[in-house]
Parts: sequence; C-alpha cells; structure tokens
Amino acid sequence: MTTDRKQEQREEARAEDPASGPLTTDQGVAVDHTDDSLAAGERGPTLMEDFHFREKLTHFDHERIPERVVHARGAGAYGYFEPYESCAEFTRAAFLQDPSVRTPVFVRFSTVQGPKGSADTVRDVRGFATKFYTSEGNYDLVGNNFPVFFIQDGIKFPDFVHAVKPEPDTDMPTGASAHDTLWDFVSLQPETLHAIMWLMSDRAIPRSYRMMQGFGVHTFRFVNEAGRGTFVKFHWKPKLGAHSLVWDEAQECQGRDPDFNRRDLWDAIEAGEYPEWELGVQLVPEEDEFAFDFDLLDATKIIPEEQVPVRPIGRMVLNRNPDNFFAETEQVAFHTANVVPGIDFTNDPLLQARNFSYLDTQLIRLGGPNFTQIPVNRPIAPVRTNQRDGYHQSRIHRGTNYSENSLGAGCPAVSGADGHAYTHYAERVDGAKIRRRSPSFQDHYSQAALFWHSMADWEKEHIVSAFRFELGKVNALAVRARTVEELTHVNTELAQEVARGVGVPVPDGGQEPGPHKSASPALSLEALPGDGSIRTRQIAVLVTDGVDAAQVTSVREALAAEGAIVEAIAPTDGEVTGADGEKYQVDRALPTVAAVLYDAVLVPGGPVGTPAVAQDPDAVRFVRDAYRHGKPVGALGSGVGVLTPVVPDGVRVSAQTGSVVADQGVVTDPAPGAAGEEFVREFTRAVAAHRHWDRPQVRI
Ligand code: HDD
Repeated sequence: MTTDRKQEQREEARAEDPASGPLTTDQGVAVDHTDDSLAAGERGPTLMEDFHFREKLTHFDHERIPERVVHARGAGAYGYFEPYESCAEFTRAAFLQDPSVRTPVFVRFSTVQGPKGSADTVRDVRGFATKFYTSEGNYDLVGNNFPVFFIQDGIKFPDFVHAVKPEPDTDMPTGASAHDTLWDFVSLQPETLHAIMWLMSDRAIPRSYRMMQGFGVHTFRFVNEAGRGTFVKFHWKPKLGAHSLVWDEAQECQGRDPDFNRRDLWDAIEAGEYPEWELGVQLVPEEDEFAFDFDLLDATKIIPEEQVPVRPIGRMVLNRNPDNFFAETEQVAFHTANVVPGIDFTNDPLLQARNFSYLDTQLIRLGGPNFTQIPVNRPIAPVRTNQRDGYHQSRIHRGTNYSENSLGAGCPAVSGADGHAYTHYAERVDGAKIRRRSPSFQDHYSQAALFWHSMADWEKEHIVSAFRFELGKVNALAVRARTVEELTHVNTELAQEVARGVGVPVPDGGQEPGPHKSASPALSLEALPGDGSIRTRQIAVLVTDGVDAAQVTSVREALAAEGAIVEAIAPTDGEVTGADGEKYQVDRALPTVAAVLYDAVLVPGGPVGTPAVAQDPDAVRFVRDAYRHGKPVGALGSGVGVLTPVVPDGVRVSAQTGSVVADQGVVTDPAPGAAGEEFVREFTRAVAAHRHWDRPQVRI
C-alpha cells in the first residue's frame, strides 16, 4: 500500500469518528499524558493508582489469541460474487439465482503447515476460504488450491497434521514438509499419494493468490426447490490463469520478502487491479453416483473435467482490503457446516469430520460461543436465536429466550414449511455400526498416476526435482526407500528418477495401476494460461548514470500502458543522470531487491551495457537469476552486452543493430534510442507467457 493511501485511510478513520478527539481509557476517560507513569516524585516509584498505566499494560499483555492450529498464516480481502444466471434447476440457494444481485464475500488465503509468522512462498497447500454473506445467512466454501486432500477420513487429521508440522522434539522445520515424520506418514499411507503429487508440483508454490485455482474438494449436494438432489463439486478458476514460482526462486523469496503473496494481493487491490475468479461446478445426477471407477465420497479423488465438465455459474471479484488485520483476517471464522438452503452435505467422512472441527476450534481460538458477533463473522441476514450469555455476548436481548412460548407471542417462530428454512436433504441412510473404510476407497494409485500423466514435461521435471529435495532432507534412509517404493505404484520413471537423486536403490518398477488411462489435460498449469495480459506483472529495468533515458522512458510507458508495473533499479536510491544530462528517478536500490521479486528484467542501453557495469556482480546476478528462473529477459542497445555472458548457447541474441531477436523469452535489439514497436511487442509477448521452461540452464 502506498504511504499516501495509508494516510488517506487514517484520515478516513478520523472522519468516521467525529468525536475523534483526545486519547481516552477503555472507560472513555480522557488521558492527559501517556508517556510517563504516575510516580511519587519524578524519580519515585510508580503508583498503583495509575489506572491508565495498568489498563494499557494489561490490555497489551492479553493481545495475543491462539493462532489457527493449521492455516495460521493468511491474507484476506473483501469483494462480491455475482451469478451468471439462475441455478434454480439445481439449487434453491438465493445467492445463485439472480445475476443482478451481488453477494458480499470475504476470502482468506492461507498456507497450512507454517505458524502465523512464517513465510508465504513455502511448498504447501494454499487455503482458499470464501464467506458468502448471503440474504439467507452465511455460506462458507472452505476450500484449498488442490482439488484433493491427503486423507480420506477426518479422524486421521490429527495424525496427518502432527506428521507434517515441526517435529515434536526440535520444533523444526518451520513452514516445510521436507522432514522425516511427514514422509514416514506418507510412505505408510498410500491414500496420501494423490495429494502428495500435487504438493510436489508447482501448484504448491503459487506466484500469487490471484493466480491460483480453488476447489471445494468434497462432493457436496445441491438441492432445488422440488427437493431434488444433485452431486456438486466446486471450482474457482482465476482470470489471470494459474502460475507458479520455481522452487529455487521460492526459497529465496522466503528470505527476500516473507510477505510475497500477502503483499501481491494487497498491492493489486490497492492499485484497483481487482483479482477475479470464475466459480464453476461439476454436476452429477444422483442416479450416476456409482458411474465412476472411484467413490464420489472419497476426498482423495477428482472427477476429471473431461468426464464431467466444469460449468461456469458466476464470478467473484475481490475489491477491498481489510482495515485491520487482527479484527478481520485473524478473527474471521469459516466453517464447512455454514450452509444455506439449497446446499447440503454428502457422507464424505472427511467432510463429516470437518463439520465438527471448525466450530470446535473456533470456540477456543475466538474466546467462546459469541464469535459470530465479531463484525467480519456477522451475517447480513437477520439473526434471531434463543442463544444467550456466554463470553463477549454483545447483544442486549429482550423478551423470551425459549421456544415454544406464548409470552413472547411465540417469537422467534420456526419458519416451518414456508420454504425459507434450511431443511436437511432426506437422504435415506442405514447400516450396522462399523469402523472400516469402504472398499470403494481402496484405489490409491490410479489418480496419482493420472496426475503424473497429465503433466507437461517441464512439470514432470519440477516434480522429480521436488521429490528429490524433500526426500533429500529425510534422514531415515528406510523412509526414503519406502517412499520410492510407493512411487513405483504411480509411475516407474518417476520412482527411478527420484531414487537416483536420493541415493536409494533404483526400483525395477512395473507396478503401475494397469494400462494407463488417458491423461486429464485440465490438470496441467498449461491449461490455465490466463487472459494473456501482462497486467500487474512486475518488471525491473536496470539503470545507472549515463543510461539512455529516452529508451527507458519509451519502453516503460509502453509496458505500463499494458498494465505492467515497471520499476527502475539502480545501484543506489534517488536519481540517476541520463546520457542526455536529465535526472531520472530511481524506484529501488539494487541492494534492497532481487530478481526473484520480479516477473521480468529489462537491460536498457547506455553505460549499463558497457563492460564496466557488465562486470557489476549484483547487476549480472540479477539478470542471471531472472534467466535461470525461466523469466522473460530483454535488452536494448549496448544493454545486450550484459545479456551475452548470461545467456547460454542455444538461445539466440541479436547481434545486428536494427534487428530484433526474440528467442525462448529472451528479446534483444541492439539499436540505440527509443525502443521500437517490434521490440515492445515481442517483449510484451514474452512477459505474457510468464515463464520459458524449455530453454537451456533453467534452474528449478
Ligand atoms: Fe481445514 C482451517 C481447508 C481438512 C480442520 N481448513 C482450514 C482453513 C482452510 C481449510 C482453508 C483455514 C480457514 C481460515 O482461513 O480461517 N481443511 C481445508 C480443506 C480440507 C481441510 C480444503 C480438506 C478437504 N480441516 C480439514 C480436516 C479437518 C480440518 C479433515 C479436521 C477434521 N481446518 C480445520 C480446523 C481449522 C481449519 C482445525 C483450523 C482453523 C480453523 O479451522 O478455523 O478446524
């Protein structure tokens, strides 16, 4: 957020509080002085009658609440949802009927493993929780950016979380899955393998919360006015497409800017670049419940989009940042059991467990049963209950507090059959009490294999590299070997490549699940390129004294006109003097930034490209890192000289003045002076493609 925006916010806050006058105590008593304690004499003891001192310190001592037991690290924003058309055929949920009605939302994105203060760009699942403040009450779609989960029955959630969280003796590692207990758990629980494939893919290191998918994971149930049920799975598809970092870059980002994704979301909304997702549903008629070779109740399975297409039903736009992180993002409470009429559950054992857990955990985290009265959790629909008292009860209820009653004219009365009340879907259930997994949940390898076969070659390469990194950090060699053995049931090539990297015997393999069925192209990141724009992409332009300022200005204006954010980076902050003697404002000093914080790098002409600067290790490293992370790299005029030693053979760089060469994301034009249209067009195209994985010496 820019400083003046923060200042604006402060002024807005003051304007909203007309009585914004003197500092007071919590009791509203004006305070004359808050920098010195009340004492007996200037050098005497502090007096206990100093109620201002005591209240101020006591409140401070009690500011922290328990962080979430998982998903502690997050970022949130407000926005709205609007349906494209009525979904009355499938559901009577009011917010899915009228395209002219916008439903307010609050979304919180999160990582899972790390504590509240951990870094954003860790390898992890990302939470994608949406609270719809609908006219019929709050509906929470509490999803992730993976469509599957690690376990099938929620009773194992404590075991899974204990295994992935820091080890109980050392409390290490923070924000990481690369350690013995997780892989011990995984190597003994084949049901985890499908989600593990997603965790080892680039899906687990999203470039931006704005550029990642979201999934409800479970099969839920739509119920229409006539009471007919339809199975439904929810999908969020980002307008900007799904894009990721590479692991080498993500690790450096953790240090350079632990708030990388949080900042990206905040700044985009502040700049009016409102992120947008399309809500889609996969619909399965109840009569088709058993038409699949997997169980719809199994949260470790997807319905391949090629089997049941995703039907777009609306869009969500996030357009307002919270005013206060603790009050809103930290205190927001999502719960899978917060549903509205027309949306119901299935007997998915993971969902059933979640329907217990969220309320349970929020009671302790938010200090009792009245957390729904915290503004961010408050429905816009009227609330009328007979629930009373409890910590932080802020409602002053009048009248009766029981049902039935006559003294309160029977109010609040149950809605009865008028159709507005929530009625649970009358699914017929029967069965002997049993503690046993359904046989229909037993196939743990086919969809892990499906995911592998759906990957582009570069994605497979990244997955192998991730497994090698993760298992390379596992000390227990038997756990490494057992995990590799498990991978032979997914794909022999994968298992053998991983084994070669982690020093365990290379398995013979051949235990894949039968002749492989076709892949699901929708699972590759290549299926979600986005809108082809370069909006909000961060581009670094390396400048120094003597730079060809006309060139920088021309290309900077052209890229900014396409919505990119272009920053001039120089060895020191302040200004540089262009070759024309004019001053040129620097945005960032090189020591305060790094290539990993940018999507592309441009090296203009002037002394930047002269041998003296080309030997500047920081500038050369900046360009080299960008190249090695597969990012677009451009050079103009003598700036081409900085690229030449960085770009390996096999990538063409322009040598003749006047000819623009664009090859594998490297765009060069040695011509001096303002950037030509062709260069701008080619460089913009290279930036729109995000990354260029197939070029030589990309470091993943
Ligand atoms: Fe969970 C938080 C998503 C399985 C129990 N979960 C939490 C959050 C998200 C998810 C996005 C953070 C919400 C926020 O931002 O405040 N969880 C999922 C998904 C799952 C999943 C998509 C699998 C499909 N979760 C899961 C299981 C259990 C829980 C199986 C327990 C049986 N989840 C919790 C929790 C949390 C939570 C412990 C911690 C903080 C909170 O609820 O409010 O109750």
